[in-house]
Amino acid sequence: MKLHDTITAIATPIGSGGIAILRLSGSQAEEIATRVVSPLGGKTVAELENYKLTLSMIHACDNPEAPIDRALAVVMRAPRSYTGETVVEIHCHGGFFAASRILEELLKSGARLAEGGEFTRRAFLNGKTDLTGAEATMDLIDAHSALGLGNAARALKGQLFDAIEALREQVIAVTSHISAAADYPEEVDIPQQEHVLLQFATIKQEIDRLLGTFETGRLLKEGITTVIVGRPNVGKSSLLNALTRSDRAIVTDIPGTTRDVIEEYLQLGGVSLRLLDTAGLRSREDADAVEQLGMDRTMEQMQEADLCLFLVDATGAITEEDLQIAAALKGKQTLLLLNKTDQPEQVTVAGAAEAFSIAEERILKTATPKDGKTIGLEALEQAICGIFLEGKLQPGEVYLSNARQRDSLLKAADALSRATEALKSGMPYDLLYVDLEDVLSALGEVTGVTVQEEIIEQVFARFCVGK
Ligand SMILES: Nc1nc2c(ncn2[C@@H]2O[C@H](COP(=O)(O)OP(=O)(O)OP(=O)(O)O)[C@@H](O)[C@H]2O)c(=O)[nH]1
Ligand SMILES: [Mg+2]
Repeated sequence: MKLHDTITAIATPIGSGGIAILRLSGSQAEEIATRVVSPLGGKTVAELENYKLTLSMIHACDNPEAPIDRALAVVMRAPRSYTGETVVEIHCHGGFFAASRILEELLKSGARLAEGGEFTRRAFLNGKTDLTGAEATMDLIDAHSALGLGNAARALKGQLFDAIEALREQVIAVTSHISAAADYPEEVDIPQQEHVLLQFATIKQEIDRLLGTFETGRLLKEGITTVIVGRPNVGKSSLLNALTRSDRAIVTDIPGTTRDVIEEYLQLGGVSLRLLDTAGLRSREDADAVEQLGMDRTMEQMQEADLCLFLVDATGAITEEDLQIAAALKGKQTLLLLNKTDQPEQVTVAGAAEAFSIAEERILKTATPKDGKTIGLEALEQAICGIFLEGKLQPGEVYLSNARQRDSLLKAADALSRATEALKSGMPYDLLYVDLEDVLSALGEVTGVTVQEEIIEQVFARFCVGK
């Protein structure tokens, strides 16, 4: 990847729409655009006022008489642009052909097609954003829910960056005090051990607090992965349809109807619930080969779920298969749904609690009959919010939202613990430097202040072309 190339890409999704936007970024951006863009009114691209959208003819680079579109062009000169380089944007008509033809002409004129994330990568390298900001940009584009969007926007505003920088400053302050005392013993008092330990503890507490936000941050970003499990025919697909108010899953009275995993999203209390309907679980001898494969998938999904909704048919007795499913769910976050309670029930809440060794507050009565009133869906939604959101969301708080950030903070926490132990065991101050340096570099990895090339690669590999 050559940094000095001028890169281009279509920044909007391909398809019909009012407008499409092409971006051009790099030192040759104006020169390349000049070959394709003729502003109406006689000015050249180089003469356009900064940031001013100007109606222009877009044409073939080797023939100004061959028009492609009449569109808006704007120049944002370095360093006041998204990438920090000179950027030219062409806002042409939407649809596949206009934008693709213009892209072709820009490539012929000397631009190179941008790689995924290359605009944002350049923004990072030019100091326009830090890594948490770049990741927040991606999270904002990918957001599935209002709260996920809010968290990404706070990180984009710099809240996570500020929190990490504040920590780095504290570590730098302790380290420089220690080293000043070592270098100039006459002028600087050696800091008291208890005082340094207290500072370490304060920093550690803040790192731990940030680490503690990761689970919620991940849920805000990815949604709560919720798997519906149970024997065949207990009403799993009917529940998915009722919750998503759709006819997404096939429902029949034949046991073993669902074979593949069916995925739908719904919004719940500002976060998204990623709901998965699965093949019913029963003894393998009763299932054909396709259903067995489906059951394997159910087991895989169960392992990865944030929440399992375990459905039991309340109109019949609890079976051996129900008990086996309950055993497989051990250790998983589970709500037990006594389903089909629009019909006379044979299983009570107390009976189920005992049979499945599950707390009564984790049991709900539900029904989603084909023709008839549903029961318990609101209570179910509230119970899910109660488990994952209540008391965990602080207004205005920024949450860690990816494993990269968490792993770097874990490294920082480890190094700080090593320094603390060393100090407690009476190690002289100058032997703490190595650990304190590790704390600083791990914190710097989160924002990109101290970061290795491979980490940068990893961050930008997730981006789409044009961003
Ligand atoms: N009365 C009543 N019938 C229900 C209820 N939920 C589902 N049913 C009926 O039970 C049968 C099975 O429903 P499904 O939703 O296909 O059950 P499933 O658990 O997805 O079944 P498999 O895909 O075979 O594992 C259908 O005839 C549904 O109409 C309910 O709450 N009450
Ligand atoms: Mg089904």
